[in-house]
Amino acid sequence: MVDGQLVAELVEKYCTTRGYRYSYGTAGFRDDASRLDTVMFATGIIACLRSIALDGRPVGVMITASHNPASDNGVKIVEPDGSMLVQSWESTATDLANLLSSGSAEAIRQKIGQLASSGSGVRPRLVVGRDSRVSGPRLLQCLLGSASSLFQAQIRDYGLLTTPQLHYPTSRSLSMDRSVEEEDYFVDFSSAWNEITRLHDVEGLPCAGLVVDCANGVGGLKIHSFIPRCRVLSGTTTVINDNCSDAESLNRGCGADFVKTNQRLPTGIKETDGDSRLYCSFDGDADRVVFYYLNEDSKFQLLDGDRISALLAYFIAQLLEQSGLRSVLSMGVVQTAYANGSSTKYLQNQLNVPVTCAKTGVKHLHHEAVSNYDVGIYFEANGHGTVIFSDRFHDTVGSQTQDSLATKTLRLLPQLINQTVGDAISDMLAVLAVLSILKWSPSRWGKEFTDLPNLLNKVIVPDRSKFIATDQERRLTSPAGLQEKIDEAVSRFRSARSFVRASGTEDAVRVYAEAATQEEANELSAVVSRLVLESC
Ligand code: G16
Repeated sequence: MVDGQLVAELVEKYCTTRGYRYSYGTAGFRDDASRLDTVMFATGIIACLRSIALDGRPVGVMITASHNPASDNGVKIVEPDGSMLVQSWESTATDLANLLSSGSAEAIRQKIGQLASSGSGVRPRLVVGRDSRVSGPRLLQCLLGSASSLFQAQIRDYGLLTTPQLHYPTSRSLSMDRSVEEEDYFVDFSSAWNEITRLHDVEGLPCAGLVVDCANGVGGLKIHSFIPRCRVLSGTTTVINDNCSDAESLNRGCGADFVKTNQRLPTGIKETDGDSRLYCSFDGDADRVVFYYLNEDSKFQLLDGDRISALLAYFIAQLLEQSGLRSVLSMGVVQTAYANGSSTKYLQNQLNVPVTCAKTGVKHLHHEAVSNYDVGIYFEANGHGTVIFSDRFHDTVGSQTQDSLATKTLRLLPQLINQTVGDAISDMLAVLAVLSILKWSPSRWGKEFTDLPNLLNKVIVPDRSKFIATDQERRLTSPAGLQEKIDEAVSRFRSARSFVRASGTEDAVRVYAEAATQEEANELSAVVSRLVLESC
């Protein structure tokens, strides 16, 4: 029985942001931090109910707005297996946040009473972390306001973490006979790196060094604890944009989203720095990574999520071949509509790897990869992704009688790659391991295929919810008539493709355009962006 007086007091105290419409988007709730108190209170309830529904298994809550500006914040809910909140619960979360936002006291009391009564008898467990945003501690208090006071949840607060670091203890809490510590994460992935590089006698990187741009986010804090544990990397890595105590500099002119969207170097690196180093950029919560290098003319060359998929598919296909398992285990790549057309062709035609297209959001790609393949490789073009290895993969590779180098490497890869979610640190290690083993320089990696010129634009519209997409978000069904106009515009350019979708993390509509030349891609992007504005 829920104490109506207590609910009223808590709602009064914590649900101070009223009158907003919230929606559980691509990666949870996300908004200007000043509007999120109510959402965090709602999230505390939803996370507890989810844990109760799963017999008290630990549910993760990560307070972050990832690539968004420093003034935003948000929250991602994580399932006990480390994947994102099951989609069937997203609408419950949205409805509750909106009910709390409406401020209708009696309806709120009734709803919370109804939701909380379904969980009597089981004590919920939460695993909580946050990125470096200044609003994080305040929003945490709103979360605890419902989780502790209403549900007496057992809460482990890890403080500052990257998002993948939060997924790690969430998914391992039950399989360990002691509490999972941050140290376990560092030890696990650095040990896998040290083992795989020793196995292949790697004594140096196939480039003049590594530069890691941490977006001035929480990844900057963690990478300094991590790199010294890694052989080869400790002497060759330079970390930049690692000042997460300067709150305003988060994602500003740096980080994975800036580099990918603007297709240029982040603050802290100049084209005149031109050398044969490999560069990479994390995003604000270090769950995405993109790579780049400067070519012989000191020009920026991007190696994004499509390239990471292609590199890993090339390497793992080779290992499966060498182990005699290529026809035994299925391997496929999952992309989104943002994948460059050249990468899709390369995977299908050069590597003979099946490719499927999912809606934007790693939760969609993850599901597709798990359901279809023994080795499911998924990366969004923005660098968000991972590789999933099925139980069948582990059984088959584990029972191989021959102990070849390829088979040993296949056994180590699942330890090196954080399979719960995209992880900038772990993905970086996987890429560096593969490049080092293949002895591929950054430019060698870049030569596998040539990207079609493209442009990603953001258009601010009065109401982005009017833009409704279908066909894995490649076509619009609303506003009426807009898709036909986009089709007509695309038909006027060579090798062209363009699509429009509402962002689920920012108040904007994204316009992607691809064409035979950069000039044509830019022009197509301008035409479609204009059509978007005219349709409002
Ligand atoms: C989140 C999601 C990604 C998605 C990105 C942009 O990333 O986890 O899967 O690609 O948002 O989504 P949208 O285009 O809907 O704004 P992050 O790194 O910001 O959490």
